[in-house]
Order: sequence, then structure tokens, then C-alpha cells
Amino acid sequence: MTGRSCEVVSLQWDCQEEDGEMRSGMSKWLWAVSVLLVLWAVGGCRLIPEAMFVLDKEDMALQSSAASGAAPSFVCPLATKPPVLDGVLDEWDAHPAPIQVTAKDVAFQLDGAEGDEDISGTIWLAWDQDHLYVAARVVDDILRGTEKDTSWWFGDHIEVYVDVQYKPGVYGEFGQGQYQIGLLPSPPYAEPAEAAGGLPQDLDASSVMVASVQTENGYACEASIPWELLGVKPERGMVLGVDVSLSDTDQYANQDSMTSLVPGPWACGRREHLVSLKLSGTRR
Ligand SMILES: [Ca+2]
Ligand SMILES: [Ca+2]
Repeated sequence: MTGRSCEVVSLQWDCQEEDGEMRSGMSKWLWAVSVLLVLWAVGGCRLIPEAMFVLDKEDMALQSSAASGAAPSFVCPLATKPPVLDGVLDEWDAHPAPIQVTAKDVAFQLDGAEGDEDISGTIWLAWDQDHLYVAARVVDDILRGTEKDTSWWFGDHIEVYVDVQYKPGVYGEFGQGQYQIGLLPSPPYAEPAEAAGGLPQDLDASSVMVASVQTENGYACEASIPWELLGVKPERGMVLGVDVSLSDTDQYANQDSMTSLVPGPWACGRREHLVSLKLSGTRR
């Protein structure tokens, strides 16, 4: 009996020890689940972040028709928070309406393009109440910065054309409400990226912020253009006329080639040489 009692006691002891371990394991598990639930409840917006670029559903089709080449129309998503202007374009990868540009889109100096490694890239546009944002990942095998003793367009750069009074079918030279702005990346020089006023001729583009970094096969650039400079208050549904051109220079004081979003012959500073860009998206 004594031995049996000892066995029983021993068994009870073992059971209590296992039960204790089980309870301890269970409580750790419950604690971890509780912490996760609290994090989800309190910081749910961080677990499921708000989209940075918002596009209205009905505008998706507009963008896809542009991508197919059926209509020269593009959409411009709302930026729910400003992109970080540092030349690092990670945030733009979530953009729903990228515009792909290849050497076949060269419209100025047609003979100057030697292929996609010479000039091509991806362009993104976005807007908020304060700025029109432009970003581009440019493929360019020979980088050449703007020479300070020549015109600003003699150097790798991006040209942004905007018509805030856009009407399809309107012909004529740029005037009031139309702008040309140059975005001058910094590589391969140590000088910071900057903007240049193109049209109107007295345009002061110093309020345009530009950042760029050199990449493996070219450069990345992002910029913010204040609506104040463009003299217009943006609103959802507004349609602008735009072009964003990637301009390539490989040799001193030369503009080798330049792409355009507009099909057909090149025309600088002409209102008919633009495509439409619809401001889209509401904050959810
Ligand atoms: Ca950035
Ligand atoms: Ca170049």
C-alpha cells in the first residue's frame, strides 16, 4: 500500500508539474494574442495603411485606355501624404497609374536616340492641395549634368509642360496659364538638383523643389511644383494639359533626343501639343 501510495503521490506530482507548464504555456500564448489584438485595435491603420496614392474607380478605365494608346489621356492620383523628396522612389511603386516611356516615344531629335538604354523610363504624376508632384526613374547610359556656361537644356533633364486652362482642340502658342519647367538632376556633379523656368520666359522656378540620385542605369528624380506658381487652385476632376519629356544629353552642349507623351510631331510651347491629365481621387 505504501509503495502504491507513493506511486499515486508521484503521479499527482507529475501531473501538477505538467499542468503548471501547460498553464504557463497557455498564458504566454494568450498574452501574445492579447497584445496582438490590442495593437490591431489601437493601431489598425498602421497594420492596414491608407493607400498613399488614391485614384477614383471610374478613372481606372481612362488610364488603361491611355496605356493602350487608344486615347492620349492620363489620370493623376491624389497623394494622401506628400512623397519624400529625396530621389528615392520606393513610395512611387505603389502608384496606380505609372507611365512607361521608351525610345520609341522620342519626339524631338529622332536620330539621337540609340535605344532604351540611352533614353527611357517610368513617369509618375500625383497631386494634393499644395503641389503637383512629378517623379521619374530614367534610364540613361551616359549621364551629363547641365553645363553652367550653356543653356539649361544642354544636360540630362526632365521637362514638364502644364496648361492649367486646358481645352482639347485649342491651338496656339503658350501664353497665360501655360508653363514649361525644367527639372535638372544633380548627377554626375555634386551640385544639388534644381528647377529651371522655361515658359513664360520670366518664370521664377525657385519654389519648385527637386531631388535626384544616380542609379545603376541612369537617375531617379522627384519634384514638387506648387499650384501657387501655376496660378490655380486644384480640385478633384480638374483636367490639365501636360507633357513630361525625358531629355538626353551625352555630349557637351547638345540635346541628343527628347521623349514626349504626345503622339505626333514635336512642337515646343504649343497648346495643341499636350495630353489631358485628370486630377482624381478623394481621401478615404
Ligand atoms: Ca522619395
Ligand atoms: Ca545622357
